[in-house]
Amino acid sequence: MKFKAITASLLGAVALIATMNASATLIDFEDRAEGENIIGTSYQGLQWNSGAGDMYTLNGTNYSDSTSGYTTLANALDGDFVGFNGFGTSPAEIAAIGDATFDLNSAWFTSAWDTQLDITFTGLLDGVELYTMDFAAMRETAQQVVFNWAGIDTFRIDDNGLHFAMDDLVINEAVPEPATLALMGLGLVGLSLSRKKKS
Ligand SMILES: [Ca+2]
Ligand SMILES: [Ca+2]
Repeated sequence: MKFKAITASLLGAVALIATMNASATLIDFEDRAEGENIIGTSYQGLQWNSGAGDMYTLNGTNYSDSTSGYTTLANALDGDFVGFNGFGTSPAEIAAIGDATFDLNSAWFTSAWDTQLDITFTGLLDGVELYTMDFAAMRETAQQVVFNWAGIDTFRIDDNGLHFAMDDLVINEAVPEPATLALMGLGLVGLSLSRKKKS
């Protein structure tokens, strides 16, 4: 009986943690100012300047060259603003702050200028490459890339120094670390056992 109770408690803990991670954040840049602006550190709780240079945003709907991938992407999605790698920064990186990690679910991309732009995406944790994916971004077609990369602290976008546009990233932030999970599990087991004694 005790073993069953413990198992049930652990399952409860897992279910609780799954619930905590279920809420996804959509990063669509629609709160950004007009013009080409550096995103910097702390926007949406992330660093947008941990790679070789800064990531920026601009208004793709009103962009001066409507044949660009900025406009393609803005027209394909709700809203006007898109992100891009300023001065063709490569690799561009989006990173967690401090010891935090995040899950990268999906994001939309276009090539800003080239008809096709070959990109290598990498997901890292503590400098170790956990995930990698090659992708062909197109200027005239916006595409959603589905990652489902869990527990990374850095999303690296390497395109050999050309411009890409990016929008509607879906991530889960504030993933509890394994130590926290273990403590929560033990806490719930303890709670379950003490309840059992009383009854
Ligand atoms: Ca947008
Ligand atoms: Ca739009």
